[in-house]
Amino acid sequence: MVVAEQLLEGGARLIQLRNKGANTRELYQQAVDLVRLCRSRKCKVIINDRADVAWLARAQGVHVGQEDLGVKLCRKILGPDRIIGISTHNLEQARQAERTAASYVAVGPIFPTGTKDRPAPVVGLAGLREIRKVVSKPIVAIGGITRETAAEVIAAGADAVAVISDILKAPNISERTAEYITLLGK
Ligand code: 3NM
Repeated sequence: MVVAEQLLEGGARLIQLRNKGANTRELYQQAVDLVRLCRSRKCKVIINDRADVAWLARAQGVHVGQEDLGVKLCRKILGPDRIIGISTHNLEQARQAERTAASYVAVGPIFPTGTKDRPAPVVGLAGLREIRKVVSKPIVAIGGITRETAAEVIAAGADAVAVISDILKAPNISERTAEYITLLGK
């Protein structure tokens, strides 16, 4: 929660809880704690992979990958109003995601990333531009994005960027978060 507090201090308004190493109970407890922390700061919480945990912890939404519960099943758990995001890694997956009841489509990795185990092939800015043509839902770009590249990622068609290492490895996480908010003008 120390990191979350720093993100909030920097002005984050949406945080995804991603903890691949946690068991279900640990993830649930972290989700409850994070939702509680974020509520008073008007920051939304998205739980990675697990719609059941998102629902039970009263998070604002879930983010699922290609091998998690599909969007339709997540909607059954979360209802019509919560946020559901889906990861896509190529044009075909993005086309399919566009036809679901997802709230947004994540596209990645835009650039090489050291954060994810076995990442899909890099999509690149050119790939993102192609995907933008077939996706009308909001696009969240992810993978290797830094403050040096965030603006060109937005220019290539993303509505938002999701960033892990360039924020979490910063010497001052709240300052770095604030830098992104200023940079993206949001
Ligand atoms: N998903 P960083 S890339 C969690 O391609 C994740 O779907 C990806 O971390 C995808 O900002 C990625 O440190 C890692 O590169 C993003």
